[in-house]
Amino acid sequence: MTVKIFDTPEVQDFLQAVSGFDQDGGSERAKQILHRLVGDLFKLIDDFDVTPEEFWSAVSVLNALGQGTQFGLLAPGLGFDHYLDMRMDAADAEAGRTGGTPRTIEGPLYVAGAPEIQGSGRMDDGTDTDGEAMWLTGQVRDTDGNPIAGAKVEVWHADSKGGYSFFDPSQSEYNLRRSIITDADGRYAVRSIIPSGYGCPPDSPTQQVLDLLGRHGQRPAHIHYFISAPGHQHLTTQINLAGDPYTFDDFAFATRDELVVAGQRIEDAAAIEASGFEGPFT
Ligand code: MBD
Ligand code: FE
Repeated sequence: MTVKIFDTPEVQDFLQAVSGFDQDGGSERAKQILHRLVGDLFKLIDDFDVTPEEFWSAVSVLNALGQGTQFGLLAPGLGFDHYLDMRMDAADAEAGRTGGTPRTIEGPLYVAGAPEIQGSGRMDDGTDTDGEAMWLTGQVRDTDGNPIAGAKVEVWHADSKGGYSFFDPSQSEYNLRRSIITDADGRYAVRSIIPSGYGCPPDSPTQQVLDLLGRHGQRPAHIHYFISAPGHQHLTTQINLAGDPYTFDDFAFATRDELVVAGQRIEDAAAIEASGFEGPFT
């Protein structure tokens, strides 16, 4: 069956009716966007001769993607999150906003309301006995290099199995999630555990779609950040722990060269502490 009906006046009128063009209520922007979206899909059905069976099987995948955070997980896999970042990067470049740490995607697993820490503290609840201790330290600076005291550094990351609190029911509330306020020198230092990479659940609708594309659903080990301070642009970013097999093969396309950080192995914590490192060694 190779019928082509999209360009007929009947279909074009039908598309306008579907999009509410002849109705007074609603939102003009929503009408324009739905008209384009539905029209592009009508045309796709024509161009690919999509069968009713194929259409209804796509609907059942979409229904499954409506559960939990599934569409939030597929969106970065299909590159939407990174595409929005590319647009914000382009807008920054056009406005002459340069310098600073690059942004990257937020992902679907942020939770607001994490406990606040002043300068230094601990992020893990101590129950992940497979987790190796990690000290995460940094300094918030403006684009001229001046330290920013009192900046808010929200950090969240996975445990040693790649799970996030609130989404992995085995973890305590806000485990591995903190909101850290930088000290007088703009610095922060927290103890946590080294995160593992994340893998989309193998039986999830997201992975089902990735399978159709012949793609994996793995992310390298990473740590998420929101950084904010009054009078400064909000930064959403991540760091990647160097050496992960997926560092440059992230299903969510979030790795940027400048964000790949090599950890330093500390064999002798006391010696490091004696050297003046101001981390919490408790
Ligand atoms: C993650 O941990 C993540 O950061 C993204 C973007 C997608 C899935 C899981
Ligand atoms: Fe993540």
